[in-house]
Amino acid sequence: MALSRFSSSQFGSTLLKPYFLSSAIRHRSISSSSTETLTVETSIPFTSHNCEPPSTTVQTTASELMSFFNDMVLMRRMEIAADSLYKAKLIRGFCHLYDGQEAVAVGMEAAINRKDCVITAYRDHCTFLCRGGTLVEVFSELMGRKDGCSKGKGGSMHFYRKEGGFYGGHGIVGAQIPLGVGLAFGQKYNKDPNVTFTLYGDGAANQGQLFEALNIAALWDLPAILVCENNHYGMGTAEWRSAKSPAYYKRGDYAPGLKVDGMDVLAVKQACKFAKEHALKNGPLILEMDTYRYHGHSMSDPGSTYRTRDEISGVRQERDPIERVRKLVLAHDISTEKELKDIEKEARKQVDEAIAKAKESQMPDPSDLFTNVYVKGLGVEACGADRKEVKATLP
Ligand SMILES: Cc1ncc(C[n+]2csc(CCOP(=O)(O)OP(=O)(O)O)c2C)c(N)n1
Ligand SMILES: [Mg+2]
Repeated sequence: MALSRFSSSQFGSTLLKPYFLSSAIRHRSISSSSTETLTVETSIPFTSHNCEPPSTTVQTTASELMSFFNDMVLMRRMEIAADSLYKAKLIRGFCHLYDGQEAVAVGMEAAINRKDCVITAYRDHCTFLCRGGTLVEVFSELMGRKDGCSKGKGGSMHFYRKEGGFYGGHGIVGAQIPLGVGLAFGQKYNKDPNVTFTLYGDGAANQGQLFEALNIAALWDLPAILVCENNHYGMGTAEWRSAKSPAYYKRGDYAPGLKVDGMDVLAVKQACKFAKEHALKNGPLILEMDTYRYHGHSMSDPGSTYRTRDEISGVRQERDPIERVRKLVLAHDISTEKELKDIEKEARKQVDEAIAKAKESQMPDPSDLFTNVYVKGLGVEACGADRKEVKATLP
């Protein structure tokens, strides 16, 4: 599915406002808004476990490629801006950035619809955008303002957008996995023709709850797709130090799995389309997305003490997801370098405007401290740890 929040956009991008092309492009062999099928080979073949892998030949269009470029550029800019706001102390607390991993969120969204559910860990800003969230909601939430997607009370790790099928935003490593399988249970119970994508990291892949949840998902043939975003580090620990087998796609044993180049948005789209069809018919499957985060684990981690600068710049040069799409767009003569640069400028402008708006948003009122914590009317009592302090009954 092409992202469609701003369906009027030339490129079908959900994230950038319509970008108007210069007249020059209309004389090119492929118009950037063309919806004619283009056939492209994925970067590397899929590796599979207990299943036939999908074809490496992917169908796309000029319009879809342009929307991928737009969306990933916007996300990259948003994350860089969040880094600056954090350093300026306008964002406080935890903040985990997703730059480098954009193709996973964008490729997945291209294969599913908003009735499919997505749930992830704390590296959640870009997934929220994909699910229909806005930049103003992102920056307001990051800065603890009322207009944030969690009313300024969740912060970076707790983005949420139920109306777009996005169930967060979870700070406890691995805790979202049983929740995601629960969502898939709901879909099967209600006979919905939809699936749940549960994302977790390579670090989380070593947790017991993954295997417990997978067991039930397989036993009951739930439409649960477990997506291991393997960025090769869990905080400062490299995968080889924490995982006996880093072949995460195989670790479901009885559940089929697929290893995917998570830096290739078209490979991600192909794999997610395959996974959705498989899960609706046969139950759970694991997708391992081979990806990379450019930033450190969180803002307190410079990200350069446990890996070399050469490693990071090597990935940027060889595997960057945005550069891959840029090359494809240029090779197919869909757009020019200048036009792609203009899109990057436009993304910068939109991010700046959203930050300015978010700064105008107020902080939540102190009277809202306990709202949206417990269901209303339960009469829940809150008290201090030693139970001697003043008790309050929450609304
Ligand atoms: C249960 C639990 N244990 C430890 C932590 C601290 N912690 C936060 S993130 C993290 C690493 C997780 O790495 P990974 O799953 O690979 O995800 P990534 O950050 O790479 O996206 C750890 C250990 C936590 N939040 N929750
Ligand atoms: Mg990781």
